[in-house]
Amino acid sequence: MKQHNVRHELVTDHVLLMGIVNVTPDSFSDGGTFMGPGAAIDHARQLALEGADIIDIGGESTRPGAQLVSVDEEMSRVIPVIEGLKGEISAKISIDTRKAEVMRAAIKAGADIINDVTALKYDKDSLDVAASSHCPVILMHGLTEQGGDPKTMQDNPVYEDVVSEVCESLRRNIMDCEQAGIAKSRLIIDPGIGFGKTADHNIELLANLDRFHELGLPLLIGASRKGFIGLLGGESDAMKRAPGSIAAALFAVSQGARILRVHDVKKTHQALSVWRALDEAKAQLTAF
Ligand code: 8Y7
Repeated sequence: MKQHNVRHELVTDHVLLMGIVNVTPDSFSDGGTFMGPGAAIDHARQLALEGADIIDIGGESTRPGAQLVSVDEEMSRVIPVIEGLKGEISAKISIDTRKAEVMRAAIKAGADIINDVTALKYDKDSLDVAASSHCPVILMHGLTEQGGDPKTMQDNPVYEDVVSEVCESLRRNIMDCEQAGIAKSRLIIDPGIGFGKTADHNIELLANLDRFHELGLPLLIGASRKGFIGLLGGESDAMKRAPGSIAAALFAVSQGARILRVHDVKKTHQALSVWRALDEAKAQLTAF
């Protein structure tokens, strides 16, 4: 496994699983399943039991074409869930939001990690909120260049060199964070699979994860149930994409990813345990 040149607060040398809890009526993969805080809390508890190290709670769908949600609506979805989980599970809680006010309230309610699909760019106050917290921050490459709008991000994403451009964008995000007083040891990077990217872009990014290690930070990958998995695996139903999602997850780990954002925690956990045992056995052999 690769060493990172920043000693990180959150990430040790085992791969962390982040389980997804959507508290939205329109999420593409489990739309309408979670009707209130009770169901979302139960689902989060279940994911924690199944081996999730982090529970990612989101109240605004950022899938392509999703409707925007007001701050009040988003808060009313996620805050009761965070309050209900705090102290009840040992998994860390991450808040998936691009709104500073939601971040602030979520942290107050007990969220441990900020997960922002715009790398703290959507809301001008987010850098300050993150700086004045002590939370690790996930900087995802995504909607920023498209003006932060999930409605249009997939319209016609164009890159000359997707890997270099995503890498450079994250490098600037890291610098902005450091300038705002967020220590590098609090940052996690994510190329943002599926955000303003075609299937070919996603494949190119995953095949070049090496390049992101230059940034010297732990890498998170979220490929779970996304469109390119359906395309590659020939499965139009997002709920049936666990096998393809696990293949992408294990591939990402083999390329040095340290955190996996997944829907299917139990299945991914099993796959990862087997993969890790074999990988460690091989490392023993080659060590002598
Ligand atoms: C990601 C994410 C989503 C991702 C990070 C979906 C909130 C779309 N994808 N956060 N969020 N990375 N960090 O399909 O890839 O789950 S939402």
